Formats: sequence, structure tokens, C-alpha cells
Amino acid sequence: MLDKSHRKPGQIVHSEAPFNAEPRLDRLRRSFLTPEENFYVRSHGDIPDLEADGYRLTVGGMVATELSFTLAELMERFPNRSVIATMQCAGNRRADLHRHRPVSGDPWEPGAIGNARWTGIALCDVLRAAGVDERQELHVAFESHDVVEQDGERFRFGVSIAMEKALDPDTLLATHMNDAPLPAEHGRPLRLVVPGFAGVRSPKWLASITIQDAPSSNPMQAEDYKLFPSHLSKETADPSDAPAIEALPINAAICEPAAGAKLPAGETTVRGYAVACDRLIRRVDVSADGGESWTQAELSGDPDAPFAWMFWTTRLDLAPGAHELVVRAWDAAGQTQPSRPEHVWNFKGYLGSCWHRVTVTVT
Ligand SMILES: Nc1nc2c(c(=O)[nH]1)N[C@H]1C(S)=C(S)[C@@H](COP(=O)(O)O)O[C@H]1N2
Ligand SMILES: [Mo]
Repeated sequence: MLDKSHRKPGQIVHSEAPFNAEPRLDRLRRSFLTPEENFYVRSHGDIPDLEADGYRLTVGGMVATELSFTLAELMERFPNRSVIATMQCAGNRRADLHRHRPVSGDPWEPGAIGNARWTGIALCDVLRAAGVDERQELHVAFESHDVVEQDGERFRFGVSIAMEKALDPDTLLATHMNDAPLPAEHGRPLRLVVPGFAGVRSPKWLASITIQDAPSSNPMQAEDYKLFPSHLSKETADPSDAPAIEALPINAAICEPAAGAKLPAGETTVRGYAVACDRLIRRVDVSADGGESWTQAELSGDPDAPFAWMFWTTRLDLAPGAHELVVRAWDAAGQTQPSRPEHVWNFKGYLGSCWHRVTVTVT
């Protein structure tokens, strides 16, 4: 186990062991590519202490040839590939659901998200080298080196994705984040990056890949990260009957000003992010009156990076008094966000994608 000296300035720490933290939103909004010091960390167990030297990745199951690679062999044999993609926890903005009605899990504010250039090799190249059975109904399962303790059980972290997403050339086995070797807490030496999907489908500290005819039976896949309707509770929900969270819905947040800010009268700059899985953000509306009237924000981002977030900015002239600032985004398919937390509430607190509201006082 590594020490906990990885605490960074301006972090909101949800738990020390395992270490779970998100950046303050003003820090998150500083750059399109999120530097490591402002990148949220979501881990279910201790960081495994892996040396790049002794590291091996195995590929097995429904393949013609089972393979095992050192890191150097992987990098030599397969072409380098990069993707700019936003990583976002399914629990991002859980706090907004919790404030409406209590949910289980850490109360993430809108900072359980970050955007990076991920570099490594395409998962599909490795699968094809093993002679993978490419039938669409198959699943690619992953097991990691970290151990999760949950409900009295101890097991290694594991998830799976469907064959179609596994064969997408943007699904990467990544060794680098923003052109630097992966930091230990983000999966050194090798993690999967599944652009557009909930962070949980991007296992860190990867140990093995198995092609199989069913999704992973690991509790991370089979029980957690499922989407339940609002009338179910921990006691009544049946995970085997609920869909696994994969692609994420459109979401947006106000990063500045902060909730509760006291501002001088006059023009205020309002800034934030918006993201919509693999679709471009087309428009962002900002309201200063709780959603009665709207103005359009200016967008900035990389139109060639469909899996990346966009940033937005607008200036509002606010009179003295309390104001509820609201943001909602629209994607290239004309889809937008539900207005209130009760429209998306679920007892696990996933996919908190309702309009983000921040109350400020102008004096
Ligand atoms: N092996 C392993 N992979 C993991 C996790 C984990 O606990 N163990 N957490 C997942 C979850 S829920 C998220 S949101 C992302 C977080 O990635 P990050 O910590 O690099 O931001 O990693 C995913 N991959
Ligand atoms: Mo997550």
C-alpha cells in the first residue's frame, strides 16, 4: 500500500482509505485538459504497488491463442494511439440528489470528472492479436490488481464491457495521462479507458482480460453501478433485474461562482463545463432567476474530440439580492437535462444530471 501523501491543494477528500477526492470547481475549470493535481480520484481499495518491470497483462477466454505481455512487449508490438476523453464517475453530482432525498455513497459535488489525453494502444489491436471471437453478443471482462472490501467480502476489482465497445478503436489500454506516465492513483502502469462510459468501466491497475459469453460476475459489474427506478430501495431493488450503467447522460455544472458566494453588484462571470458522452455540446443556457429566463453561454472546446467536455462562459448583470443561477446543456441530438433532482433520483445516487443550481448573494 502506498502512503497517502497524494493529497493535493484545494481537494475535497471524501475518504482517506481508500482515497477518494475531487477538486474544488474553480480549479477544475482552469484548463481543458485536467492536470493530475486537479483530477478526481475514485478508488474502491488501496492502490496496488505495481512495478512496471514485473508487470504482465494476460488475455484469455474465447480467443484463438491465450497471450501474456510485459508492458514493453505491448508498447513495441502495437501502434500508439491517443484519445482526448472525459472520465466521469457515475456518482458525479450525487450531492445534488442527496440534498433532495438521502442516497447511499460518497456525496460527490460536480468535481468527480476530469478530461485528459490518454495514450497507449487500442484494446482492439490486442484482442485481434489473440484471435478474439468478435461476435457482438460476447463480453470483454477485466480484472484488476486492487482488492475491494464490501459487505464482508474481499474480491479483486472487475468489470466488463460489450464486444462492440471493446472493438471501438478509441477504447484504449492507456499507459499515459496528459503525456506523462499514469500516476499510481490513476492506474499505473496500465488502465483501460472507455470513452463516454461511466468511470467504473475503465479499470485501473489492469491484470487480465477475458473474453466470455456473459458480463462479468464481479460485484462491481453485477451488483453495483446499476440504474434503479426511484421507487426502489436497497431492500427492494434486484440488481440482476437492472441495467448496468455504461454510456453517461448529458450533464453540465456551474464551476464559478461557487455555491453560497457573496458577489459585488454588477457583471459577474459564470463558467462551467458540459459533456454528453460521444455527442457534441451544441448549446448551453444559463439562468439567473431559477430557470424562468435564459441566456446563451459561449462555448469553447475541441470539436475534434467528441468524447471531451466543453467549457462555457457567460457574463450576467446581477442586481443586489439572492439569485439562483442555473445551467442546462443541449447536445447535437437536441437532448437536454431534466430540471429537478426528483426526475432522476435513485437510491444509489447515480447519474445526477438535473439542471445544476447555485445560489449566490449580491450585495
Ligand atoms: N481497479 C480499479 N479500477 C477503477 C476503480 C477502482 O476502484 N479500481 N474505480 C473506478 C471508478 S468508479 C471510477 S469513477 C474511475 C476513476 O478514475 P480515476 O481515479 O483515475 O479518476 O476509475 C474506475 N476504475
Ligand atoms: Mo465511479
